[in-house]
This record gives sequence, C-alpha cells and structure tokens, in this order.
Amino acid sequence: MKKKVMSVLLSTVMTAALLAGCGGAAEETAAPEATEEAAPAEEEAPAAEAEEEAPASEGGNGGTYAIIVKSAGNPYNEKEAEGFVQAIEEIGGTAIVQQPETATADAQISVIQSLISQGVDSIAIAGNDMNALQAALEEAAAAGIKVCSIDSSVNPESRLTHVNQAGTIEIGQCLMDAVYDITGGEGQWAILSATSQATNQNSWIEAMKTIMDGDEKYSKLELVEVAYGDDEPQKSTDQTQALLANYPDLKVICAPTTVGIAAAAKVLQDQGSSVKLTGLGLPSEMAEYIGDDDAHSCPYMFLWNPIDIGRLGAYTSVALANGDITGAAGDTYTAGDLGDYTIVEAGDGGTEVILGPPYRFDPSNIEEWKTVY
Ligand code: RAM
Repeated sequence: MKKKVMSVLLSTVMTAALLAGCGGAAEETAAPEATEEAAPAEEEAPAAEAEEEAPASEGGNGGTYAIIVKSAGNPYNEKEAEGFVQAIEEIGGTAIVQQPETATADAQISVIQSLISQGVDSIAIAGNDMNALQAALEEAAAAGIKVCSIDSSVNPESRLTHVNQAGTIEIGQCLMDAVYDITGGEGQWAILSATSQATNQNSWIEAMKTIMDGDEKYSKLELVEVAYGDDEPQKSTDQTQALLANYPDLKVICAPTTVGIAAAAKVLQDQGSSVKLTGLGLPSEMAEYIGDDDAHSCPYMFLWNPIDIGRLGAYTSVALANGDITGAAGDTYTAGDLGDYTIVEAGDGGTEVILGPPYRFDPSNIEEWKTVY
C-alpha cells in the first residue's frame, strides 16, 4: 500500500508562485516566494550518492525504482535525479540512479541491460535518442519492468508514458518569442543545442521552426545554424566561438540546454560580445549572466523546476509499478505534494504527463532563484 506523503515540500510553493506565462514582460512573472527554507535540501538526497551500488534507501514499500539520466556531470541531471530519489525515499522505496558517462544511446543501453538483470520494478529514462533504445526498453518491458521516459522522450512503442517538463509547443513558443523580442524582430539568430539525437531539444527546435515558418511576424528572422555542443561544456564553448566567428551579423543565440546556455553565456560575456543569449538555463549557473545592460549576455531565459520533474517521474514510476495507472490518456494519480496529475495524449502519438508551465527568469527574480536550483 502506498504511504501517503505528509511532508509538504516547498517546491510546491515555488511551483505555485511561478505559474507565469512565458512570452511576456518581466512584470508578468509573479515574484517567486523563494526563501532560504524553500531551497531544496541537497544534503538530504544528493543524487551523486544514489549510485547503483548504494541505493538511496532500503525496504519500505519494497519496490526498486530506477532513473537513467542523459549523462553524468550535468548539474541539471543531478537535480532531476535528486528529486527522483527524494520522492522514492519518502514512499519508502529504493531508488537507483544511473548516470551514463556520455549522452549517447549506447551508454544507456548497457545501463538498461544491467537494470533488467537486477529486476527493478521501473525505469524512468531521459532518452538520448528517440528510437535507438527501443529494443532494450522492450526487453525491459517484457521482463515486467514498467518503463516511462522523463525530460527527453523515447518513442511511444518504447514507453508507457512520458513525464514532460512543460508542453513542447509551449516551450518552443516561449523561446521563439524571446528570440523575436531580443533581436527586435529581425536579423540572424542561431541555436546552440545539446546532442543532435536528443529528443527533447529536437522537439523544441522543431516547434520553434514551425512557429517561425507559420507566422509572417517572424519572416525577418533568419535562423543561420543549429550547432551541437553535446551537453559538454568545452564543446559548447567551442561551438559558440565558431558561431561568433562564422556569423559576424549574428544577433541572438538560443540555447535550449542548460549546459549550452551556461557555456555560451560565459563566452559572450567574457568577450564583451554584443550577441545576446536566451534559452533554457539553471538560475544557479546563469545568475551572473542575466541582466538588461551591455555587461550581461542574457536578458532572460526559461526553465522549470528540475527537482520537481524528478519527483513527478518518481511518482509516475510508482503508480505504473503499482498498477494504479497504465499510462493511458485519462489516467489520473496523485504525485505526492505536487498534487493530482492526468495523463494526456502527446504530440508524438504516445501519452505524457506535463509538470507545468515553463518559468521565466530575468533580473527581477534571478537573485531569489539562484539559490534554489
Ligand atoms: C540539459 C539537458 C536536459 C534539458 C535541459 C534544459 O541539461 O539537455 O535534457 O532538459 O538542458
């Protein structure tokens, strides 16, 4: 039987405080109620300590639930895993965190195989590729493991549902509007993405392109290149420098990856470049780059709570493993302190559950958020 989660974590308060739309001006964003207390207690559940060999907790509900993030060494992935571990611990389950060395499908396939041998109850995976994991995940499903994707989806045949951070089109619209706003509605812009196979970045880029091509409003914007930094800081730095060298008229870089945006922000700010930046970034990594003046490279950016996406992934995994839900559209369940969620149809023909809207971070709120995640 599921143990009811009594502790009301402050991430819920934060989520409620930031239910702002994304395309608007800074004043549209409700000031978050972030306090010292609201900061996630990293010391309580550090993802790095929740390795395969050292499960986060033992016994409790008797279940063992695994999360496979995209790769090791990415603070966003660590926050996501931290949230997953927190929620699994709260219900008394055992959490396993797997962080492959590289953000590739191959690295994830070996991890999946080892989790099949261990006989875990569920796997939540941030897919490094939409299709390449299918055989391994089908093998897991055949072994009775409940599979969902989280953060970056795998194809509908490979999963029961996808735990999405925010609507894909909604994120694309936020980013496209930011590019429009920051360029002044015309000129060259480029994208600095993660890996070329990353399902989440590719779907956001696709959404941006569709929005741009579908509205005359964006016709004076020229997307000159989609560069790939592979969610590696050095490669993202190199790719930013190449964009600056190759496109002297570039006005804006949009980096829909926390690793890419942090690397690009440093390059632009260190060089005193007039090129501006937006995208998806962690407030803790981006605070020093966010500002409205020439001294700062990023006027504003977006993200969601990476800890909460991990928590939602945990509750979804447990609900699937318990048989409370099958992952079909219309399934409803309670995700602990995050509240009630309903599975819906996803744009790729499968199903998904959406954490909430993306948040905007700008000079008005970045100081409060940089200590939170
Ligand atoms: C990077 C990863 C992750 C993505 C964030 C925005 O950390 O690519 O998958 O969701 O950026």
